[in-house]
Amino acid sequence: MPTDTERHETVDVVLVNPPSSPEQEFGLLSAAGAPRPPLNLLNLGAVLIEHGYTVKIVDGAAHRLDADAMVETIVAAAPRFVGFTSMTAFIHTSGATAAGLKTRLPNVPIIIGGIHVSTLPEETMDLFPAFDFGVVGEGDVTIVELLQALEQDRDPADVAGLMIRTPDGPRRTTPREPVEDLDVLPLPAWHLLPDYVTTYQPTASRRTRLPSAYIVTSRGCPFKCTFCNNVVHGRRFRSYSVDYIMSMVTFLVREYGIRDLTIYDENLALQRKRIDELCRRLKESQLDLTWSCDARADCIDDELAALMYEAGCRAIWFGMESGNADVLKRYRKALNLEDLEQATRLCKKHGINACGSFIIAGPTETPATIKDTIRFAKRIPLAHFVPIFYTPVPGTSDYPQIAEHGSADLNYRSATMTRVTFVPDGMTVGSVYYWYVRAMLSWYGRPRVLWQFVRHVGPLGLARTGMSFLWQGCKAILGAAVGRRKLPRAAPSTPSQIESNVESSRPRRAA
Ligand code: B12
Ligand code: SF4
Repeated sequence: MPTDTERHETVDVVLVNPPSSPEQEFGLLSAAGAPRPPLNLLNLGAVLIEHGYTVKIVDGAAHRLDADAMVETIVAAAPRFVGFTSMTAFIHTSGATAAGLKTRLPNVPIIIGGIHVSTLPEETMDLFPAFDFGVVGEGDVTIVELLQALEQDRDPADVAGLMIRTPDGPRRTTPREPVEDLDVLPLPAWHLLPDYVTTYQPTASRRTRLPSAYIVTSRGCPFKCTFCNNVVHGRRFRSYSVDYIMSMVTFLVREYGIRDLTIYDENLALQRKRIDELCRRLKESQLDLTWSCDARADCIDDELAALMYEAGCRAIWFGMESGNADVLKRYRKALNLEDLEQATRLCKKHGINACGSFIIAGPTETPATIKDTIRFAKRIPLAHFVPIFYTPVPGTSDYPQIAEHGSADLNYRSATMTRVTFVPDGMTVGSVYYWYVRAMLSWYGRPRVLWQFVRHVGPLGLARTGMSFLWQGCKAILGAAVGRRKLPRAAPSTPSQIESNVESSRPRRAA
């Protein structure tokens, strides 16, 4: 017989965020990283609760659980259904955790959703037999219909947006259309992460005050950058209404005393009318919130920057990608260097921190183009500079031709964007790490910037992050150089059966 505590824990559905480590998520900057919430599971949890299910989230990433601890925690909740979310980098861990779970709860259906299975549905079902169902695309409607079909003994083949198992192998059901009107969805179920305002606080570069909350207010992006995967949400931009966003924000302020928001939309400013209205409502609301967001540089003009500042915006993150015009063009970013510079100047004029993320060592890059990026990032008025290793991931237009431009580690485990997984022709793994470290030191090593950081995170914070970065950076450069680490020409590097299956589906350099 279960004890009272066990009985109390029992739920209908456990939603799982797979384990990961600070090194995987933040790489050389792991000392500065902080746990971030699985926002998609808060959305899915809310829809399930609305339909009468009890739900628990097991967040292996934030709580640094290993696969065994994950299995124990999930088993203790005695769920009737389990749903994993997974990006590409965590698909193997998700598959392994699901396999462990299957031996303990053989009759509990296990569902996999998220960007990886949506991009490679057949392969995912082939590689990871513990997943009974795959959810392809947005899952808000599909998950409810699937659970209801299973409970009512109806055929899941009639539910759109699924990968199902048949005697002939995995099969797709009718495609699921993305949710057209996001306002029909319930508010995210923040209470499913009981430690929401203690565990999940953004790093100092992302927030202005504490406590801070992460939200997403739109889905879909009409652009076609060559390194970006938009498979789940597609090219059609859809957003919650401003009324909905205000109710979301007001709830967070009332329930959690939130004073700051990290708005994680891919481009908050895409629709001018919407961002204008949102800013006006935030300004009038007396909620006294500060916030940061991501936006494309070409969406920011003088009037909007002023309005965003008045509405509480204190930082805008721009995907700048490169300080070299040809490389930027190759990424099909549909932005030029003048757009990037102009946006940062407007932000500065209006008191908003402009922050830039840049890709290091993408296809066709050389040390000279990386130098252009460093010079550009130092010349424009940026408040933060974040270099990201170019990472080839399935579902992007670069991926099938990646071997034309260099060597690549296409092992899914490496797709965290925090380590070298691609080396353009003419460079080496060691030199890519070297240029990454040099870019960081060159940008952050300026006395004015260092002083800002001391004021922001204190001398101890700076020393801790700086020393850790230097130590890890030197280790990475030396390790790659001494071991003469090389990446294969677009072939995975580990020998297991799973990897060799993956290998067969990998792009190859043209003969
Ligand atoms: C917000 C965001 C985050 C947030 C929240 C992520 C989350 N788990 O919710 C934070 C900041 C935590 C984050 C972190 C990272 N992210 Co991120 N993130 C995004 C972003 C901009 C929007 C995603 C989002 O919230 N959309 C709204 C929600 C509702 O949609 P969703 O997550 O896709 O979920 C829907 C479906 O996928 C499906 N679904 C998802 N899971 C499940 C599970 C079940 C059971 C079911 C049924 C359905 C289902 O239903 C959901 C609702 O419709 C995307 C860009 C994009 N285009 O997707 C990048 C993106 C997903 N991130 C990416 C990456 C690489 C990362 C990091 C690895 C980066 C890093 N090193 O820090 C980390 C990993 C952290 C971790 N341990 O998981 C890549 C993934 C690439 C890939 N192929 O794997 C993307 C695509 C960005 C990009 N274009 O490269 N991210
Ligand atoms: S990088 Fe940004 S602008 Fe480009 S396709 Fe991805 S989300 Fe859209």
